Amino acid sequence: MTPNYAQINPNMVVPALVHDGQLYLESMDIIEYLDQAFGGDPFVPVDATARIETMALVEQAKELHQSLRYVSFRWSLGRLARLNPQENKNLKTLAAQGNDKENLASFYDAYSNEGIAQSIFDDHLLKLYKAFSNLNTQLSDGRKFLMGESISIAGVFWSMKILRLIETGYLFSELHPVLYDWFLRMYKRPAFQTEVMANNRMLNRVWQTKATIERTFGFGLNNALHKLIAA
Ligand SMILES: N[C@@H](CCC(=O)N[C@@H](CS)C(=O)NCC(=O)O)C(=O)O
Repeated sequence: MTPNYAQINPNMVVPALVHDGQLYLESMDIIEYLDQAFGGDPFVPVDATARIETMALVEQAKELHQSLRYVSFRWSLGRLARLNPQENKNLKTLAAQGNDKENLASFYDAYSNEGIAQSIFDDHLLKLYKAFSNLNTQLSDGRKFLMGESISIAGVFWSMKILRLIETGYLFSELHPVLYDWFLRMYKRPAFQTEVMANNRMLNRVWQTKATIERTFGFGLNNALHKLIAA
């Protein structure tokens, strides 16, 4: 959220990719570009029907992105990531110059000041729960990966969301066991370990330990979710 970076990506989020002098924004567009530019097994299926189904799953995951932000800030970061008044002011100025399609200015304004209402966090958490329940059902026909026998751009996207939520204390093994088994197949892939976990292992342990302690003492995200489902 600095002027320099806003010149590269006016939405002020990572990632941004510059390759061969071209700028690519949005993680899914970046993956599609890399997929086309570098060959290997395609992440976006070539078959038209499979392609439509895959991109529909990507769109569903995109719609949940804001929910993931709210839930992970609430249950992992607490109030740690608040901006100070000057930072908030700078963000608003930058947002007014770009399109702020990620709604960072309003998010950080509420988050850093009076705080975001519990009911808003709850709505986002329930939205995630419903989407994961649907995905769990889809996977229950015995398929190995989301799109059948091979991994796809949809699997890459969803697995990252699940990883982040596991770190916040969301107990997939208990709530969506089929989806969790699929996640483990993704997680155990050598590329997931070298490209995702190698840089994330330390933080992953910190978040998961925090989540386990919270769960043991009867609070934390999983307990909150159980109460919401029961209601
Ligand atoms: N729609 C964007 C969202 C990217 C996004 O939310 N990135 C997060 C990190 S994973 C970020 O930069 N957040 C800034 C913040 O919340 O302060 C994409 O898919 O690339």
